[in-house]
Amino acid sequence: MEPNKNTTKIIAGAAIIGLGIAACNHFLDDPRKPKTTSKTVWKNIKTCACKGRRTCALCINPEINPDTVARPVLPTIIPKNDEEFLDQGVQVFRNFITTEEHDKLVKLILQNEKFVDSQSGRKKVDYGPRVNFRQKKIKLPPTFIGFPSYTKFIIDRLYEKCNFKTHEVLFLEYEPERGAHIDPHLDDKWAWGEQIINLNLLSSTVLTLANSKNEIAVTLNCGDLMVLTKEARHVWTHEIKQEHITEHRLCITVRDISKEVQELRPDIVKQLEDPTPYFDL
Ligand SMILES: O=C(O)CCC(=O)C(=O)O
Ligand SMILES: [Fe+2]
Ligand SMILES: [Zn+2]
Repeated sequence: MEPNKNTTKIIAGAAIIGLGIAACNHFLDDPRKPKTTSKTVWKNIKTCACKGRRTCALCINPEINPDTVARPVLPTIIPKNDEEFLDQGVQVFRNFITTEEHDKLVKLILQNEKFVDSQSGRKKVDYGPRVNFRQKKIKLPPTFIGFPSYTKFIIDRLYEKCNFKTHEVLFLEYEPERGAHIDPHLDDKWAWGEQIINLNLLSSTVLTLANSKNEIAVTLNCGDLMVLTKEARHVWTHEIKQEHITEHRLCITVRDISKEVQELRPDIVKQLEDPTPYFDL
């Protein structure tokens, strides 16, 4: 079929914009970059998914888009053992999955998941409810058909070991080249439950917790699982600093829906639990 005039215009337009974006990207470190680039122009030529104060290697710019996320400078504690902050809700399950399970899992994720750009240089694939945190709204997207069946062994183990019912499986990908990291944050308290779970994959990293006095740096190796509850869930922030992504890393964040939201939307809970839905690749 002959492309009509409009299609041709759209393609030509897209090509020009594409060239513009490519050119602008080369400009990022270029001393010839016009000094007049305004914040609005900057927003339009940006090719990453960062919003607000978030930055990644593609969009950070000392003049127009500096990193302004406030991080208090606090003395760092390296826990003497994994039980040191247990009372405050820091639980680490070393080798939650075996090396064989880990390697197979990583292969399946990298082969099958279609990651999309996320904030701060991360990439993500999210299975489960979509939450509008500001409007306090939650829904299951029409495209949701379940969790990938290769994650069933993790979901079953979380139920056996932690009595945890999984409602969300979020894959995160961190690459050092993209300056990937996650800024200090608390996972949303309205939407998500009392235990926040992260399974560390593909390379070691440091998860940094912060309370008002200290940073607590927890080293996580491949197959280690971190559970944040109590103060570590509700008061202390957690982050993965950019300097702690030195190699390609994957993480699976697993969450359940908070009691309040479960009462509000029993229909969603039923769809996620009765029975847990899976799809085969
Ligand atoms: O990558 C991690 O280990 C942390 C991820 C995280 O904090 C989150 O998904 O909310
Ligand atoms: Fe988090
Ligand atoms: Zn960015």
